[in-house]
Parts: sequence; structure tokens; C-alpha cells
Amino acid sequence: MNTAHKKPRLALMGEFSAGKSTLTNLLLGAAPLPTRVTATRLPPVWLSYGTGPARRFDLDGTAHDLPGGVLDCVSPDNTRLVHMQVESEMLELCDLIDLPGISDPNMPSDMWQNVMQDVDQVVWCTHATQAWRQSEAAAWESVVDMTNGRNLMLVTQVDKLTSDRDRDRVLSRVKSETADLFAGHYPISLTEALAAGDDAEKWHDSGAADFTGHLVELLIEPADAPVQAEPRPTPRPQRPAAVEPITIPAGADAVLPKRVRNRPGDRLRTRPVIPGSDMPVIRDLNVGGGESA
Ligand SMILES: Nc1nc2c(ncn2[C@@H]2O[C@H](COP(=O)(O)OP(=O)(O)O)[C@@H](O)[C@H]2O)c(=O)[nH]1
Ligand SMILES: [Mg+2]
Repeated sequence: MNTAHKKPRLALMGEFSAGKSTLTNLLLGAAPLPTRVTATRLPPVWLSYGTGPARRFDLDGTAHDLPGGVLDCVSPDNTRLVHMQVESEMLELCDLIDLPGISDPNMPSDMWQNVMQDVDQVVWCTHATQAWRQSEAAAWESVVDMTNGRNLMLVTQVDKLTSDRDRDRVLSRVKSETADLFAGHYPISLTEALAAGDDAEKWHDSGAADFTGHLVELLIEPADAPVQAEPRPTPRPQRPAAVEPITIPAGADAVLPKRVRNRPGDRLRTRPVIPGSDMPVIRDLNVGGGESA
């Protein structure tokens, strides 16, 4: 773990198709990443705050612009890392890294492991219908000590478990098997969270409110504070109409920040915007390129 940088670097990890790219798009309130079962397998995508062009770094570290942020020509065979900049409030809090699936046979095995050296904390996405497989436990064991301990487990696609009993069973099994390995465990339906729009009750019911509340707390805690492990359930909203109206800039669909702003003791709004101009990708991954210090 490299602690010289200002903003924490949050990696999204898990098996292929667990929902990492869907979660990235949800957190950003924008959709720069493809999310399909058959989505082209991408190398790690590093997102930071800014307006600069998307770029890919090829295997020898040379940077190439990706006009319009189009990822069509990007594959693990020619690219080690993609760097994209988005003006998202989430990225004022942290850099976000969408990693390839951990046991994807089409990925060079070191593709995500190399990036872990630059990661501070992780949201682990495990698919509810096959949660916490042996391969996940093994991969997590190999990297957990590289993190700062502020890691969350997200049990995704819980809408695919149709009964409450099934959901409870999966969640309690995952919790009991990983109790000491994560600071909190949250079930979520990412598709329901994305569809919630301005409906605070649907946002809550999707699982997104409790999860994002804890995530933001972990991101804004001072680096030397003890890890806040207690989940803090968000009170169920009684009247969605009471949600504070927010002016959303044209084109921005800021799902997370809308809710974050509604939290008591709002710290996001007063936080200064730190443009992502320090290009941590290039310096810390030592892949060369024009902006190296
Ligand atoms: N039903 C349901 N589908 C989901 C959910 N999250 C993701 N998906 C779908 O699962 C597929 C894989 O998601 P993606 O984000 O690309 O997974 P990744 O490989 O981990 O990045 C996509 O078709 C998503 O639309 C969810 O919570 N519920
Ligand atoms: Mg993906």
C-alpha cells in the first residue's frame, strides 16, 4: 500500500460478472463502463476526478489517447491499464479502480495483482447466487494485507434470490465465513438501485443506502482512525417526498451524491474539489508516459 497520495484508492474486486462495472457506474452517477454478461474483458480501469482525456497504457507503458473514451480497441492483450477522468462527486472522495474478474481465464493472472500495490481499500462484490466461492476466499487472502482494512463485502444481485429466507441464509453464511475479513457486509440489488432514481424508499430497499453510507464513512475517516466496523443502518425513509431537492447539472445523474447530501453532518458538500491532475496512475504504477514527475 502506498500512503503518499491524498485520496484513498478504492478497488472493486470479485469474480467476472459479479457487478463491479455496474457498481462503478452507480457510484459515479455516470456510465463510462460497459456492463454486460458478455462485456469485452477489460484490463483495470482507473477513474479519477477530472476532465482530461481517457487514455490507455500499453504493455510497455506508453500512453495512448482514447478519443471519446471509447474502449472498443482496448483488450488485456494490448493494454495494461485504462485511465479515465470523470467529474463525479464520488471521485472527489477517492479514486476508483474497476478490476477484472479474479479468476477470469482470459486475463493474465498478474493483471489485477499488479494494481493491488496501489490500492488502499476494497469493495468485494460477490454474486448472491454463488456467494463467496473458494476462488474468492483464496484471492482475498492473497491481497487483504495490502489494504488499510476499510473493506466492505457487497452481496450483489440479491434480486435473483426470490425469497427472504434465501437472502437471509446467503447473507448469514457469507457473514459467518468472512466476519473478520470485512468491516461490513451488505446485500444489494444494483439494478434496483440504478432504477431507483429519486425515489428514496426504493434506493433504501435496494440496499444502496446502507452500503453507500458506510462506504463514505470509511472513505472520509482520517487514515489513522480505528476502522469503523459497525454497520450504520440508514433509517428507512417514511416519505420520499421529504427528500431535499437537489439541482443536478445537465448531463450528470449523480445517484450517490444525492443521497450523501441528505446525510446528517454532511461533509461532502464542504469538501474542496481536488482536480485529479496529479496522475497517480502514471507515477505510482511506474508505466512512464509524459506526465511522470
Ligand atoms: N439482476 C441483477 N443483475 C445485475 C445486478 N448487478 C449487475 N447485474 C448484471 O450482471 C451483469 C454483469 O455485471 P457487470 O457489472 O458487467 O459485472 P462485472 O463483470 O463484475 O463488471 C450485467 O448484465 C449486469 O446488468 C443486480 O444487482 N441484479
Ligand atoms: Mg466489468
